[in-house]
Amino acid sequence: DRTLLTYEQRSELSTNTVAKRLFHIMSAKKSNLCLSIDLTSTIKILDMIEKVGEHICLLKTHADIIEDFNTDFTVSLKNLAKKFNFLILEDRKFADIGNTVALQYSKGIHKIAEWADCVTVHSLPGEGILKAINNSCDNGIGSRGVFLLAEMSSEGNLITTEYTAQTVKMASKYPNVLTGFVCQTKESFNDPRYIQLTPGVQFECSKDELGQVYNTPEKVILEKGADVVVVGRGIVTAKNPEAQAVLYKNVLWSNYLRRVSG
Ligand code: 6AU
Repeated sequence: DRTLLTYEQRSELSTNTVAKRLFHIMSAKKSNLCLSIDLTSTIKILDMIEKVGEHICLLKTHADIIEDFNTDFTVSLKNLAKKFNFLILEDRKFADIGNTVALQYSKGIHKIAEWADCVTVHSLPGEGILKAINNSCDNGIGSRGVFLLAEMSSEGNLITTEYTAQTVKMASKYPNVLTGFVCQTKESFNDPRYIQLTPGVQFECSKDELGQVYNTPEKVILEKGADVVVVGRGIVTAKNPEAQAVLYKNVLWSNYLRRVSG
């Protein structure tokens, strides 16, 4: 059972550089909290990171919602990642043929490959999408990672257990580029090298008005096997985001300790 191993033990097994670094950061910072910074201005984003950067292991961005996205911003982002010791996940959810994804990954305004340690990718188009990112890494951009979408948190999503199983199978051919899976359940995969990234988390089980479904930190860590937990609005829209980040960090970490102590 992968969920009973510690992050240190799992870092020893990692075949992807980003997964290895993330496991190390989690152990060092005692944080398995990923902040989903779904804000639309660069100033607001940088300001929020100054407040919560210390408490997170991973920062998840949606570059395409930022109104004033620019290269200086990505430089600042990288500096903050270094200063606070967290990694950057661009939640681009690529879902096209390999050739198009290779271009979307490295070109355009966002040049994601230059600043994001890892990206999210849908398995729907088939393994060409993983090959595309893998090739980009081999051809100069260096070690990067992929979180493959194996399940979703939203109500009525079309992903079946068969789709999840095929997604995990497809990923098994790309251990060097695969950081982990975005998923909701422990049963979706077993391999301890890969990180379970689970979104849809708030202090109360609830829903938003557009189908997002929330589970509690305790439930996702203890029952659902989450390794890194994504919190967005639960922190970003709080009156005091820093205090709220500390609350999430502490409860997530104590549940992780409970889990690995059996
Ligand atoms: O905590 P929230 O609901 O404010 O934000 C959740 C974040 C959003 C979603 O785009 C993302 O997590 N997300 C994902 C990811 C990470 O890929 C998958 C999913 O199934 N559900 C989900 O909410 O930025």
